[in-house]
Amino acid sequence: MKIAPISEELFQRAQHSIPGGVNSPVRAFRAVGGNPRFMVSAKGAYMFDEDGNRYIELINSWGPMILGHAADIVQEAVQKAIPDSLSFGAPTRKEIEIAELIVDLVPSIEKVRMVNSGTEATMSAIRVARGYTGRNKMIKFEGCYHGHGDSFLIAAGSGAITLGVPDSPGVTQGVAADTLTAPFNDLEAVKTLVEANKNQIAAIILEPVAGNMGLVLPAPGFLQGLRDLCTKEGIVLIFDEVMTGFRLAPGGAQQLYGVTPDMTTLGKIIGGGMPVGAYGGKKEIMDFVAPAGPVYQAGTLSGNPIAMSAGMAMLQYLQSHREVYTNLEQTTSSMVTGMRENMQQLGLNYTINHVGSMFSIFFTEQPVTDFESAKTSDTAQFGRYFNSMLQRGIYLAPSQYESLFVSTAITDDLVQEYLQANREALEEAAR
Ligand code: KE4
Repeated sequence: MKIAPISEELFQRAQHSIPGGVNSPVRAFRAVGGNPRFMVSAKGAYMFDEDGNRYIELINSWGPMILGHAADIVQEAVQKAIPDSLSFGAPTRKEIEIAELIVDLVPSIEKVRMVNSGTEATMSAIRVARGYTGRNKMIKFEGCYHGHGDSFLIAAGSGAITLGVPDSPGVTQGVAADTLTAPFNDLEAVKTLVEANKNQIAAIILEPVAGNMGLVLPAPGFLQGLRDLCTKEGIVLIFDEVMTGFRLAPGGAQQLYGVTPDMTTLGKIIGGGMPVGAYGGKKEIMDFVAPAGPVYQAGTLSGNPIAMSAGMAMLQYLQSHREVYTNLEQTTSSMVTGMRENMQQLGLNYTINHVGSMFSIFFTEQPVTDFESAKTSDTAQFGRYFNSMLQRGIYLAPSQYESLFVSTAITDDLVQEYLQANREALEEAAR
């Protein structure tokens, strides 16, 4: 049994000076019970907590560590950049180089602005879409999470679900009135909203593959249907690829599914673990962004040289090692096959959704295609499963409503170790 007395002591102490003891709600284990582990280091597939416990981990800092933790190429790039100071607040060559690389890797992006988080990226993208169209409303999808910007905390996914208050206090009625929501994968519901709000909708924003209600894939025709609708109605189609960008393919979900948005938001992998977000899209839209255009957006540390060095090293590696994606797909598929075999032997029939190097087990026997079906999951059983896996040294996302991420550091041996723990934990949780 893995115990963590030092983490427990630190968690008690943390709550005196940090709200809930964490700097992001989902880390507090509220959805699964127990106390969070305080980590001290990570390398490759492993993380190590204050009590010396080692975990095979499948969160990868919620996506960025696609090459495993402390990837040498990223560490070296950061160590090389540090002596030249950590920040200038002035333009640098590195910002041009990473912008050109993103433009090269994601054809729908003609111009891109770097920011410091996914939240900043989506907040900014919506503001630009509103400035560009002169319209106020936006459509998002139930269960999708686009960061904690006011406009998005309506029927939000990720940590907002686990708090049981998807609509956060502090979001004004005025803001909420401009955010319309539809069920994910329900194109007819979107069409109805568009008809009822003719010429008032600036943007439709979605995770093209939803990772924040657990992993939910786009139904055939859904993405293209949105594309066609937005083209017809003059609505800006925004793919929030903060999670899927450079994760599902070099060009993200839009490459995988062959649907081109007008704008894209990015984060996580593009920082290589450093705080980086970005938003980009068509030149005619992005030229509305100050100082080129009238829509204001700024950031003291945007394009920070250390963060750009980390992100550049990560993206250059992924650009020149495309085999990463087929290898990750193979590893993930072997994990999914093994989990399904485990469930069959145990007489269980839970739903697993997966694509590329992302997957989720839903503790429900229903297909999971949207937020409502995701919520048929037995979250108490998920909590038991999570803690059983934690005790066996497997670190999962502490919520049913999150996706898991496989890194290139997950070897065949680690797949077998994971599957052994999965079988035992499924059996234990089912009791
Ligand atoms: P950040 O502000 O957390 O960098 O990005 C917000 C965001 C935007 N869009 C998508 C699709 C995202 O998944 C996220 C953030 N993802 C969550 C994980 N579900 C971050 C984990 C956390 O909140 O601690």
